[in-house]
Amino acid sequence: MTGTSAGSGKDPKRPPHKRFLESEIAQPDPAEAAFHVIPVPYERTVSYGGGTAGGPEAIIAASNQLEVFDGHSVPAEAGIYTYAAINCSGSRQTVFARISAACAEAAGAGAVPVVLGGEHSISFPAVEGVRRALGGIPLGVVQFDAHADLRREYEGDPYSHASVMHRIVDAGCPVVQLGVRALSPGEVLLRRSLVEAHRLRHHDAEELVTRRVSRLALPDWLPQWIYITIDLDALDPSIIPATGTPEPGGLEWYQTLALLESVAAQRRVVGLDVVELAPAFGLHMAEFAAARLTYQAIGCVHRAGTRHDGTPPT
Ligand SMILES: [Mn+2]
Repeated sequence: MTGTSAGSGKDPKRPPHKRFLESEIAQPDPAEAAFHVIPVPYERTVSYGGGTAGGPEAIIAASNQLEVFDGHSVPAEAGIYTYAAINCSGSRQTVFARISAACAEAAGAGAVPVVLGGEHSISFPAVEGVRRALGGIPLGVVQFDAHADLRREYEGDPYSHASVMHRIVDAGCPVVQLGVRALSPGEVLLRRSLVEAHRLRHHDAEELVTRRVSRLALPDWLPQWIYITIDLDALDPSIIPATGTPEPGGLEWYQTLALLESVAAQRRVVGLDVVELAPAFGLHMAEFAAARLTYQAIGCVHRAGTRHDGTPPT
């Protein structure tokens, strides 16, 4: 790690960091990097607290305080290549197309795209891009989130952050939800029918936290290739207080890491995102925790094996 300055208060004397872990690793040749970090400072459909547009830059800044040893291995050795931030101006369709294209480029190169948000709605084009690059294969999604995000639309917008999982399920991707603890009555009903149809399973926060669940068996019907979306509000706000919509009673730190390790060990992870960090002055612990979680998630995927290693799909 380098330096002592931290937090969302930017150091005016230094240009902002542009790359994940740039203090520790050189920008590799993208063809040799198993992970491609894609910053997406997109924020359109905020429902409560704002600020997620600043998420990617804050995570990248905080990543420069990380140790490269994550407690288990040195995931940076797999190669982490950081893209320039996606241009998030223009229409939603235009921005979503850019997100899909970047994720398709990364996945098409055999790398695991690691998308940094930004609001949660970006997971839909990210999943679409990954799936397209992999030839439209069945793709499951494992979602860490305080919210189900299954509304058909929210405030008239079907592409809102509160509807992102509805779009993903509708696109044919089965979903496993972990850590949910805030739902609308309509979402409760929809979940019931999706559970019966083997298109969704959920292990909600109350179950996971009160029973201290840290590993679980993914359902047989979940495809072998998966995308993991981490809405940071899945974690308890005592760990990550700076999100758009914090909810009490969230997942614990080591529990989240163990769940990630458990999920990654059971499937081939072909894409990943970390979304909804809303940097707030004085809460740089949240930014560091988000960077650390991003790196730990990279580590879990790396230890389980990526396509980049030449491991054949199962
Ligand atoms: Mn969410």
